[in-house]
Amino acid sequence: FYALYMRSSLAKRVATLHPSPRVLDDNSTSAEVSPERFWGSYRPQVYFGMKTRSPKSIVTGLMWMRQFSSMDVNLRHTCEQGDGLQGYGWLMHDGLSFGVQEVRDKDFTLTTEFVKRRGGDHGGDWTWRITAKQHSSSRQAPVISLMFYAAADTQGSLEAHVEEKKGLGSITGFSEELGHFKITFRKPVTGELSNVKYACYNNLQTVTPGLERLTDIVKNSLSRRFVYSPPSGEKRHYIAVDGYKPPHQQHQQNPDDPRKKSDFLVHQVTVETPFQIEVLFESASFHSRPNQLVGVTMTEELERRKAEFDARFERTFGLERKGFSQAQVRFSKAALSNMLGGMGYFYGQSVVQSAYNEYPLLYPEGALFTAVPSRSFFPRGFLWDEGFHQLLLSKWDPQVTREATAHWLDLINVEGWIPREQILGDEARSKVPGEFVVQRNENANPPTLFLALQELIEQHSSDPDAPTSLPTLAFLRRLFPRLKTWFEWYNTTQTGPVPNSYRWRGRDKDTNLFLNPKTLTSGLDDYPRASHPSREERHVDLHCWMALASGIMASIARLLGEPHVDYEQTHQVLSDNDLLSELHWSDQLGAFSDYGNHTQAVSLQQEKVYVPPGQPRHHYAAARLVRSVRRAPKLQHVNALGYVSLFPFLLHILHADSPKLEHILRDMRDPDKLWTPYGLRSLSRTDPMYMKRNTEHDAPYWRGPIWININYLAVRALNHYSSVEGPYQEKAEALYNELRTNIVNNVYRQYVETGYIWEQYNDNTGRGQGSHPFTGWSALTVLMMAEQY
Ligand code: 6A9
Repeated sequence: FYALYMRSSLAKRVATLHPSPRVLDDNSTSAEVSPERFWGSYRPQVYFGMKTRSPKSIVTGLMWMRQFSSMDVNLRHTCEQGDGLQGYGWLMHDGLSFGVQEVRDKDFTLTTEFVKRRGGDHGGDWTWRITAKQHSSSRQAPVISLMFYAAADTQGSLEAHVEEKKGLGSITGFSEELGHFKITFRKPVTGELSNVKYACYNNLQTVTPGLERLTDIVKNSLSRRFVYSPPSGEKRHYIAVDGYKPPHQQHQQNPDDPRKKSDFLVHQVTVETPFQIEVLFESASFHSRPNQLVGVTMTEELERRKAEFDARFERTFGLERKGFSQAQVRFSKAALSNMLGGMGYFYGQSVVQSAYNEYPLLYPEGALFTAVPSRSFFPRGFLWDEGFHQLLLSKWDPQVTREATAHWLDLINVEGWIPREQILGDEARSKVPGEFVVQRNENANPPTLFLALQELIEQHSSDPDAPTSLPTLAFLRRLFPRLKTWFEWYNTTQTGPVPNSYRWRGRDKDTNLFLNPKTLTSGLDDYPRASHPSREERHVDLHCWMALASGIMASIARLLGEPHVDYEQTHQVLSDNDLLSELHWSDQLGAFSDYGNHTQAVSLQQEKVYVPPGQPRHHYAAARLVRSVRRAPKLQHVNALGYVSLFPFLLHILHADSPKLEHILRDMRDPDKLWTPYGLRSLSRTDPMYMKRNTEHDAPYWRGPIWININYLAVRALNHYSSVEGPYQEKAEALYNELRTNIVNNVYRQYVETGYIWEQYNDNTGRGQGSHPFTGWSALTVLMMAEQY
């Protein structure tokens, strides 16, 4: 009985939250406590939408489609690479009160702007302005349908007010958090002072079982029975939501869906470009409103905030002072703005599993306010990405960094583990294939949030009297018990058998199916590690992350007057260059390296399929690729030259006078190894795994392409080694200038040429590749331009 009891209580631990008081009070994001941040563009997964920072927010959003273009329906809503837009993203966004986004569709551009206004008790008002312009290349003015919607998410109610000749004129609603409110749809005009344009109106009043169904519901309600008949022009049938459809007969709606149905209202306006439309949200508790935030007033507010944004951007990053061109500065503002405008507020439960669970468990419900790597492909939180995001955001607004970090640490469990990829809520879940959903508690991810904390501490100590210093201290005090457990978790679950060595858990298990079993947990997915995962393995990148983490733990503990000697000692041991060399220096490679059960003699080959004599081969299953091992593995250095070998340098652990630094600088600058005109490639061109596929379906990822987060660390390290005395100081400075210029120029050029910032860059051509827009860590380009590290 005892054994069983133990087992079941162990089984619950993975889904049991840490007992220390939360960093954030329950109501910390409420309209009462944080009114200025209540409403926001916290739905990064849609092209344009807003919600509040609350678990079950009323959401608002925009879908659109081009009329009369082709037979198929081009409905745009969630950010999809498949939509093939020429570019989209926030050009300006202060993370707080306003934003300006440009969306370039095939033959027209939508500018989507919002401005918030404080007042009342429920987060205030806001106004949207959508401006549509046709591209100069298109011969005919496109007719576009904008579909504005509001939806409740099991909480609150919405009521449509249909007016004659105007469709849905307004929506009124109520929810506990928002009180009473009204959303007004203004008529389209050509400019703020011009007359109303000819337009057709349609609306849909229905219910939804969940927010992930909104696109489908609209798609399924579309009908071609409506006629567009402008005063001067031909009559044509157009596509519109059909307001007469009874809400419960949509064939895709699953009648067994047990979820509570929530109100979903859509207002469609069909109008020819150019036009401008405004939508107002007004909170009933806002009594002293001086005027409506529309038309000229809206223009003035926008202009004022844009000017403030420009001034603050220059104050913060100083790019004009440094001589960057207007176009480069605009690019840089777009990079920052899309990271800020891509911040999401997610709520829901992770699916987690430990060795003690036969089946995955649901994690407790939780909230996450976080930046996301990519609004299209990965619009959710990733643990190690977030540390990089906050390096940039902390320069703009340290409060954002404190709040995001607090949210992440409030998701820690009693063991000290934080799920690496946060897939919270049905909307997020609907974007992730099943096999990626479950998060396992053996698995780590680099503790990069310590980089962000380091920045906050430096800001504090450089100006202890600054207005943000007190909040930072208070924040660190509440964070500390959780940080201790987090740090301990790495030190107990990710260590190796040799003292002071570390090993990533969670490597791929079916070793015969992969050229090299992946290590997703390290963040460097398919970067080559020991060919045969074993307990003897040790990873140099994790060793360095722990050296960094222990150092920051010591600083925080010192700052708070907490015991810090143990952290200092750990930091000293892990930073000991002799120990590091003993564990990780490979004489053969002349570089730092992982160690483990390894052989280089592996390749992928067609599996042999037995075909009986006389039988046609195609009657048998196609042979798949499997790994063949030509020489048995043995314990040795892995000897892959690339990002992992740079870590003692990247995280400033190597002493400035270490001759090993010379090796590292030489390998970095060698075009046959890591150097390219566009940044450092992830794996040396001379490595046997360079640009090798891992399976027939798995293209090389961290085996050559250029990644901006690691390049940022490299530029930052070069800056560091060029500023401390040492024999390689000048070499470091020269490399610093070259590398920084290469990266900045290429990310910028790709943006101009393609309209996007990208997940990675091709090491031969510099071309952006992978997911886009990727204004996660690739946006660190801004800090390189600003030379702020
Ligand atoms: C798979 C896809 C429709 C991979 O930026 C997030 C992460 C990084 O943390 C990691 O270091 N990216 C990097 O190697 C993207 C990971 C996406 C995994 C999700 C499901 C479904 O999308």
